[in-house]
Amino acid sequence: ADAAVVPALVIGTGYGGCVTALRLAEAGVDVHMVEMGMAWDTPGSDGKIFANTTTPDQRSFWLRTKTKQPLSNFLGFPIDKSIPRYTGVLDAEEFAGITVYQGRGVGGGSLVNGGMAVTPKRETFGEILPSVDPAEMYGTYYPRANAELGAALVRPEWFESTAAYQYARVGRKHAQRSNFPYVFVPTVYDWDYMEQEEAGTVPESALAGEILYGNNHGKKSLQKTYLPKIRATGRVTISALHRVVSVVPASGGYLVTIEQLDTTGGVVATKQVTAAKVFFAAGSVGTSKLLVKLKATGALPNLNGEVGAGWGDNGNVMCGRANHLWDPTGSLQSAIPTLGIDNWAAGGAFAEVAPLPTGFETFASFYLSITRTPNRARFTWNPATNKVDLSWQTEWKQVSIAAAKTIFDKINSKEGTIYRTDLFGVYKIWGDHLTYHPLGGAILGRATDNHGRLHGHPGLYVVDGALIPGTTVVNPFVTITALAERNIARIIATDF
Ligand code: FAE
Repeated sequence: ADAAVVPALVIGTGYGGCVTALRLAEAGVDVHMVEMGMAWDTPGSDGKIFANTTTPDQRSFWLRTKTKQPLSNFLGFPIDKSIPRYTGVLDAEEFAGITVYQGRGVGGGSLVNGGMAVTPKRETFGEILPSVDPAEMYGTYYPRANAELGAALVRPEWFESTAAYQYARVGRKHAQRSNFPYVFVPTVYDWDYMEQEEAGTVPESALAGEILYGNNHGKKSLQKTYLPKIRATGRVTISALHRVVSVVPASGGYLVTIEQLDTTGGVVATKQVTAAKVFFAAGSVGTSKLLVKLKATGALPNLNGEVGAGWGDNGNVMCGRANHLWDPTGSLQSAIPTLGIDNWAAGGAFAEVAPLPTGFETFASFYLSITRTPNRARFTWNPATNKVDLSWQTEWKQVSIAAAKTIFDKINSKEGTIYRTDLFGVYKIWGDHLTYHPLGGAILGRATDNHGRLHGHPGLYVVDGALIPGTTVVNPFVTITALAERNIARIIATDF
């Protein structure tokens, strides 16, 4: 046991955790960040830190012996394969009714995500965080988040000319022909780098299909934005391959129990540290699981009944469309999506035109839709299995499918095309078994106060996607970052 008291301990190194650690350190507070995943700073035997999407290996998945790719099949064939069990970067975490994909490692979801940096329209903000003043978010915290993350739009002339975005231009054309509004979406990819990839002057990254299992070059993950700034303060220690398993009140704050892992997931040491304040930034699922377990097992008995409630999937549903032979989407596809179809107002769906970076022509258009859905699940502690369950039901995705159909049925009818039935199984149109966007479980203003202070235990905070009640209407990480910026500004001003 460490005798010294850490002023602030942050559990997790994703968006919420990085914002919190940076602002605390800048305010003069020493911070210890604890991350269960790897550091992802050392190349493998192929000279690369991360594996390619088309050739997943042990680095790609968190403690699985077989890959669980979001698209499980292609042209009728299952494509998953055996891999060694390893603390890889993408976790396909399975609950009874849904598989939740999450990033694992220093940088959290920023290591694996598509980099789409979308600020919701101000008109929809009331649907997302009704207790937060939109003026402060749109005046201060969204601009701050976008600036720190490096969100930027593709250069229009390049978009129109490059082979790598033919798939997006085809997606736009079909949207336009059916009279759907479309938007260019800012991303955190370095667009100059992508243009150089096409010119052949730098190693290929987005154009080599690097997404999902990590990106080796052009994506500005947290490893290139908040984390270097965090290190530059000299006040933050980051422990990778360390997992927080318990937080209990103790004199001086909270006693935090941490397991050190090896790369097969085995526990090699158990450590304890006392922290004056603890910030839960383990992601919507990670934070919810910890809080629900700690409340149910009596470690944090005063947490209220809202802990574990209000979880949503951001209405995620995927589908593909089969295009005509005269509408090829291209054998070269940038792995970074940058165009969205916005039918939120009329049909409750915002669909990103997504790549299928297989390296060959698929004649398929592929979409990840974010949809309006009322369904919310709850995390509960299961004493029989010593695990946290999630009450999500697969059938609940029918609402999302109906919303997505407001776009794609119309496009199919206009174009005379059909849905692909080979991507998620055999004769299965909808990817309705998963989410990339877990949100909620410790909702702002319910499990916590209006700035993330957990009710019942002073000095405990939630700072990540667990605060958001199930939807952000668009892709979530800009909103998670902006909300964390808002909350930590208040917490530093009043609690330190
Ligand atoms: P997150 O980034 O998940 O970080 C939590 C961290 O805590 C992780 O590193 C965990 O390993 C760690 N952790 C968990 N439990 C523990 C524990 N007990 N002890 C220590 N460490 C722990 O949380 N969003 C967008 O806006 N645009 C996109 O284009 C986009 N694409 C995506 C694509 C994929 C494949 C995936 C999986 C997600 C995507 N997302 C996207 C979602 C986005 O990455 C996600 O909302 C954020 O990463 C969530 O941020 P948090 O800070 O809540």
